[in-house]
Amino acid sequence: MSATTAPASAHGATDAHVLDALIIGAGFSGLYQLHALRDRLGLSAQVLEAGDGVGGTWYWNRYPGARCDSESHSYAYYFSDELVQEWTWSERYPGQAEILRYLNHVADRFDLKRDIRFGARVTEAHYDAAANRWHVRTEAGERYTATYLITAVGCLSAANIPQIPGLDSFAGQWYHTGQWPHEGVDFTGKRVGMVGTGSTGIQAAPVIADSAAHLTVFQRTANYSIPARNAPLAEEFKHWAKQNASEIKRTMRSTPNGHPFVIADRSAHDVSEAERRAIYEAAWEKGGLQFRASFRDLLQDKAANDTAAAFLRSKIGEIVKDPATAAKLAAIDHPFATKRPPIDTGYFETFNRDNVALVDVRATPIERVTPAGIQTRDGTEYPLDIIVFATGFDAMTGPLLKMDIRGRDDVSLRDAWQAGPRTYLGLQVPGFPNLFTITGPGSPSVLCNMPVPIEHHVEWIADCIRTMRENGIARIEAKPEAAEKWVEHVNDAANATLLPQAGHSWYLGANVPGKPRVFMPYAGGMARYRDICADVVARNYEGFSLTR
Ligand code: NA7
Repeated sequence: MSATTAPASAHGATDAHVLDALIIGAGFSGLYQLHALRDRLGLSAQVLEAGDGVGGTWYWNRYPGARCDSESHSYAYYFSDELVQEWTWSERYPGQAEILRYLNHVADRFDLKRDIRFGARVTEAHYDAAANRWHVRTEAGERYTATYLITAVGCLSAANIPQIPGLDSFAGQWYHTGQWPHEGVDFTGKRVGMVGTGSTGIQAAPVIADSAAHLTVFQRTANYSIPARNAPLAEEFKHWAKQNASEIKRTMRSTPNGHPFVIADRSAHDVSEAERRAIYEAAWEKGGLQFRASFRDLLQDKAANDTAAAFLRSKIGEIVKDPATAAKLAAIDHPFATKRPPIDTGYFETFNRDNVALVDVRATPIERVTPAGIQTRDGTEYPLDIIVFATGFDAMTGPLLKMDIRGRDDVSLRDAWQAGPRTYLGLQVPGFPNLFTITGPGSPSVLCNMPVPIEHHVEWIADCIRTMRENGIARIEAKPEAAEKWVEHVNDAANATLLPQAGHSWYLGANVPGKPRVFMPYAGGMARYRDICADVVARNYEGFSLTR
């Protein structure tokens, strides 16, 4: 179904492409949303995508070592059994290139690309109440108009590039991991500085150290990390995953984080110290995020969490040979898993290499970038040829607020969210009718294996639009009081866990100077969230205003 081009009067939107639905972004969310609206509902729908290909996160994040931390058989769509059966993952965790191949396969299989406009970066989206339409404009000046606007922009797509004085003067090259050059970066013989030790920095460091002459890692916050134990998948596992697809899907949908494993039903206090150590050792050997599921109370009970934290710190001490470096790496100031827990391939081992050094920039902050490198507050200058910023993202709100989104009465989303994001279910914002935000702030999103909340949101939105059209409803809009209550519930859910104790996490917006501190993802668990959303629908979209 293709768009028609017709004059649209409001906002001077002449020669706009006229559609039922516009979707912003061609990652996991946007691709499935297009399929759901176009192929199941028969709507005219179009995706606008800034990149020149599909993939979203996996289109942009091409840094060395880029790999998903969800296991490959779970990091996939489950809406089509044929798709599950025909795609075979090669490794325990999918690498960036393989995920990109998968998403291209999906886009081709469902013939999605004909309705995706690539190289189309959306700059503004304004709601026209009289026409009940969204008017959307791209950077190139193209105009579109649609009844429904769905943002599928991802949670981690607005790069956080630190405003360090002197960066412009740097004589070498610098890169942000989330905007990595497609042709790659050759580190051979280079002195590299890498800023940031989140999941990305922890994945990139070992790979960079392999080819660079020297790598200096600038660490602000020390981090836990668990070995990924990545490996090629055995044929038996590949077969098992396909044979048991329904069971895997059921498990992912019933667990709080959408992963294909269940959280052990025991407290860390239920077992002796020796048993606990044995359980952690086994989880460490097995590798991956399942470590977090060793006990049910690791994210609720500080004393329970302390046992995991102590174990993981002790592992750093065992791996890293230089005691001063080990001490800096293990000086972790937040409970385990209160920031997104990285998994790694040889991260701590990297610090045993002769060509790798660690600089603690909490003790001696970065003062400036000079033409020759990075200078810290104690006056030391680290000479560098390349700087890699693995400094994360303006998470969740950043990708939305980069666009000029205006709802009823010309109110901008930026103004509406001045004190922090306010959504109902993470799916809608009061004052912005017929705008849906996939994995928006207030949804479980980043606390989950992402395809699980994405599939849920896409299907919820498609069902909502179907219901609207079947019942002659022109407009759906979250009620302010429903959003108020939801924000309160999101806060309560976070406060029932240890998550807010990582005061500098991006879950709170604390990594971006000036950003309001609001705990953004919903920590009540995906399964509970799914029930809440179903209940809202059963109560005839309770909390939403529906207008004919
Ligand atoms: P993260 O997790 O936000 O990590 C960014 C890292 O960069 C973290 O160590 C930050 O330290 C550090 N950082 C950020 N700004 C600075 C400045 N100005 N100076 C020094 N260090 C800085 O992003 P990732 O890309 O690693 O991971 C994002 C998600 O992608 C991850 O959670 C997975 O879901 C996949 P801080 O901790 O803020 O002190």
